[in-house]
Amino acid sequence: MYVYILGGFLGSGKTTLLMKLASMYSKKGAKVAILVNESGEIGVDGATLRQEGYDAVELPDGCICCSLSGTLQSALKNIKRDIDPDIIIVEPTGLALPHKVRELVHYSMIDPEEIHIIGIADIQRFDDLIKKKEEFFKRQMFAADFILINKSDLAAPEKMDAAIEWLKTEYPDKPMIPVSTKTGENLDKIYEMMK
Ligand SMILES: Nc1nc2c(ncn2[C@@H]2O[C@H](COP(=O)(O)OP(=O)(O)OP(=O)(O)O)[C@@H](O)[C@H]2O)c(=O)[nH]1
Ligand SMILES: [Mg+2]
Repeated sequence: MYVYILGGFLGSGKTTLLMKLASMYSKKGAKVAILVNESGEIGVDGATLRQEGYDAVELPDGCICCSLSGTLQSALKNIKRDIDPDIIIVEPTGLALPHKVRELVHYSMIDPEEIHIIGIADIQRFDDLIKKKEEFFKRQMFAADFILINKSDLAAPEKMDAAIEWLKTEYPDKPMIPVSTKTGENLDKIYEMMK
């Protein structure tokens, strides 16, 4: 059972990616469970996800990396017991620290080798984020196995290049890929990496 944790600031595109990933895995015949802890713009809720045919669990308001850590762990145990999926996709809130979520997932008896963090950086708000919330942004990204620079459809190539350069300086060993979770640009590359 693989667990993918989507780490990225508020509005970076986590839910949009989650929907694409869930659909990709379902088409491949994998059993997908979704765990969401958000009050997002798209406002995807458990009921909508279940209507789409996914096993979805919605966690109440609060943050799964701190106040709701116990709730996250019991939700994972229930998912394992009742659904036994091939893949669990976890969307924490945009203020969660993904490495903390990973620790908690690991405490729920999931092999650390099977837990992956996908970092999502929003190109539209990139300059703002590194100016105003640099430390937090770095803490969100440092634990990612790879970084998606999302909303490529909105960015001029120079802006994308500058963001990649900044990220490469901070994280020389991490793969980073410009994507648009909306138009689907480069998502095939991500799917290949996740096989
Ligand atoms: N143009 C463009 N818009 C995008 C892209 N990905 C997401 N968006 C838009 O950005 C907004 C936020 O996307 P979400 O997927 O809700 O982001 P999120 O990270 O789940 O947001 P929170 O859960 O609120 O933290 C929505 O209006 C999306 O339609 C993209 O690749 N390109
Ligand atoms: Mg969301």
